[in-house]
Amino acid sequence: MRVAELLQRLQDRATSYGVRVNFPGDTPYINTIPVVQQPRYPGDRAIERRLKSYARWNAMAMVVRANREDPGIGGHISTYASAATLYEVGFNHFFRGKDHPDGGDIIYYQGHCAPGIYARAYLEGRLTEKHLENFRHELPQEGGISSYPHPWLMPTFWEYPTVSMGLSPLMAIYQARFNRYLANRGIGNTSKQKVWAFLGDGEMDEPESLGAITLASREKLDNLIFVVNCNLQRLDGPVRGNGKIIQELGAAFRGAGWNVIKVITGSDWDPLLQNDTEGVLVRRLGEVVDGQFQKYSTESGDYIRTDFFGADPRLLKMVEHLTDDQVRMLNRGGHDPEKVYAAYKSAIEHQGQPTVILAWTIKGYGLGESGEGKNITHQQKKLNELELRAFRNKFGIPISDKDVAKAPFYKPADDSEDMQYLRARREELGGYVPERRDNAPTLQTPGIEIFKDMLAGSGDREVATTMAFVQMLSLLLKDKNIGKNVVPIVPDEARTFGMESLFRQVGIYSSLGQLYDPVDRETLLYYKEAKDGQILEEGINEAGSMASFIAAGTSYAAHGVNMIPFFIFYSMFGFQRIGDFIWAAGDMRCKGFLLGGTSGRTTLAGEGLQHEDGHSHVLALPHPTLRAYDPTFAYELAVIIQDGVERMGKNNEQLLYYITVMNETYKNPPMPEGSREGILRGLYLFKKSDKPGTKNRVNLFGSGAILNEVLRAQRILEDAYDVPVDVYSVTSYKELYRDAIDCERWNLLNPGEEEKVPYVAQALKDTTGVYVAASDYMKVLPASLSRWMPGTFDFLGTDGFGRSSNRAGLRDFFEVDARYITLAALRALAREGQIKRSVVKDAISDFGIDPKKANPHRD
Ligand SMILES: Cc1ncc(C[n+]2csc(CCOP(=O)(O)OP(=O)(O)O)c2C)c(N)n1
Ligand SMILES: [Mg+2]
Repeated sequence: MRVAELLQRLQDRATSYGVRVNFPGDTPYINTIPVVQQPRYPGDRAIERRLKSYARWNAMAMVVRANREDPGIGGHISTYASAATLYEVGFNHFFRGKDHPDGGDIIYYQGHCAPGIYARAYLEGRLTEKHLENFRHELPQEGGISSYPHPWLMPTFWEYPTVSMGLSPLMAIYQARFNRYLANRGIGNTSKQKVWAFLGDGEMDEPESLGAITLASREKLDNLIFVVNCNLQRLDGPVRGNGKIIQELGAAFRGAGWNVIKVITGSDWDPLLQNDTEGVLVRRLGEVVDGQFQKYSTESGDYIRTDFFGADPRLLKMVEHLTDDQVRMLNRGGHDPEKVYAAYKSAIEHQGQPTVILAWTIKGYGLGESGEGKNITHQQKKLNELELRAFRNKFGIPISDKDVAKAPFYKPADDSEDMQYLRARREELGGYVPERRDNAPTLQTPGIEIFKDMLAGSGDREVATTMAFVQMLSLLLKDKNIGKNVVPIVPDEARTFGMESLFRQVGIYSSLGQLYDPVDRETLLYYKEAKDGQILEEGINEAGSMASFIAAGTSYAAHGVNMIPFFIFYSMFGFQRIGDFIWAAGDMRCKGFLLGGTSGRTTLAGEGLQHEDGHSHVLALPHPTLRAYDPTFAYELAVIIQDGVERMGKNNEQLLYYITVMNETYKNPPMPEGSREGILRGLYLFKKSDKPGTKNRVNLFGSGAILNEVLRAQRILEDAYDVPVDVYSVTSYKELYRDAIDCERWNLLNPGEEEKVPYVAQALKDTTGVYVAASDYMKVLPASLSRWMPGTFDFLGTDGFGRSSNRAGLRDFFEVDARYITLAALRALAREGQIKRSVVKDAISDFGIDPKKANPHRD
């Protein structure tokens, strides 16, 4: 400590004299924890080695057998082979299960290690041989286990999907921060829980992986531990053939303020390093590039002696007492339980900073000729009899020569010393991991009365749905039962959405409170930061906000407490920017509301091509647990949000909501009687024509702000063309479509039964005439319903790049204003022979539409 302090003071002084001191990004290529500081290993090394060997064998056998039976089914051997020690030390000594008095740890396993995690669960008796046989065969009749960690597919086992690389490092950081948030707000006792993220060194190239590391240090997340498995390889080849990934990451994390623990050399190197009084060995370790170290992992002892130690006679001397085999076997720290234990212990005890452990390993460790350190190792899935035999011998698996070719799974007898040890360790640590639980108390959610103002309409006041949403959020935050469970999340857009009133109402979360006097303290809505603040203000960071959303929306499983996140973002920067996180949220059975603000290609005026969103509802289509709504009026929004809060909070439905809200203001009518079901299911009759008659009738569908254009078209058609027009509000094309395909599927599989009629067809069954839909989104949304429309159906939408203009200009350009809707209705009537074609032609000129105008879909 004292030495470090003196050096720091020297540096400060030198800087004041203008001496430029380079930032010492790197530390030498040696273990951060010297041998003298290494704690005694508390476990039984022999038993643990055997258990690890069984896990290695079973993980390998699982993949080999799956691919033998079903070539091409895939799976990975070499990732776990390199990480087995990293996990087993964790399982035996660190990872806390959910029954631990201090709460369970949160662990992100490297996705490609899944076979190893299954292999351990098999030893623990949590998975059967049948499960292992059906690895990657998880269709219901086979009852197997999923390729990677997927809570959707194994909801009592996996908690965190990690296989889209780069998501889990970011999610882990925000998870660790969310644990603090819960503690600081007095909601959860999370202070002793650790968040472990096991990551690949190749994975660290994903921008998201390093993207939030400064948040972790700024927030002093000493509950967070990254373990980067530095096997120097990714899928195609070396991660940094010509460099050193551990040094590069070490510098980046140190620079970002993390506690960096390098686990480089294993115990075999200790005596050599102790004799390295001149530092030649340390220098040599530091100068050899990763590509060459990879080469050593595939080479003979003789080669290593010549190439590595041969660089200096002093080095050669150091290893002259070692045989070639001993030189070849000089182990890497990540394969040495003593070194890994020392690193983990130091990490969990470290205070004030997050820790990253950079562990040097060999990819495909133990695969020998069949893949150890080879560039093809990531894809290796098949071992022949000789290779299986070598693997068995290396790890001492008690399987006979006769059986070895079949690659049988191995498990010691239940009452064996090994199994008793395994169980005892887990019992002491609070139960098995991973384990996902879903038993959080449900919430007492409010009824629709909470939003009675929205149901009553706005009278003469013009309001935007965004404003209505903020009012509703404010009401929910005040609710005595669920107010504290609401988590508003904004990526530096609160003012854009008029949410600044919430700053003062509930405060912005800051682990430091507020250390400064805010400039606007005198104002009513000042920028209030507080330790128990409720809003997560994430800055310009949709990915981080989404990670917070996921932490909050899965808190019912992770912490046994239901939270209701509302993440409001610029709709353009949601699905298309962070769609992969949203996909992972679905997998995780995450609950919560995503709000796409300033939405609509023609409703957000002026912002142009990179802001105006007319496709987020299309991008919302693929997400299976997500309900997407494009409401027009505050009462629609109220019905949807109240129902969503109830479904998720009270009924524990694992849903996501995507709701677009807009900044166009208009008068909001009161809720029409009997419209609730239609609002939720996607369509209801909003305004019936006063005109009687079934002939030449028009049915118009509108959504979002374009419903107002539809209502204008209704007036034009009725007044100028004497056509009766009924107007429907379509709140969700996705809901209508999903209901319809469900019905069709049922009908396909149940011939002879009475056919099910999709809701959209039911709702329109007594209608006649033609049908025209218009929205601020792509035409494919209404087009998806064509199959179930009772008559001629046309649709208008906003395909194409946005433009800067005002709303009227944009709606003209994209051909979705009242004139185009009228025109489309007239054309549909003409096609049906209800009116003359010349009426359509005349309308074009009457409306001043230039038929040669630019095509918004292409120009
Ligand atoms: C976002 C993403 N891109 C690509 C892949 C495909 N992929 C799976 S594993 C892998 C290599 C992993 O290398 P590394 O992170 O070093 O892990 P290791 O297996 O070496 O431990 C790749 C490219 C993926 N899963 N996710
Ligand atoms: Mg790697």
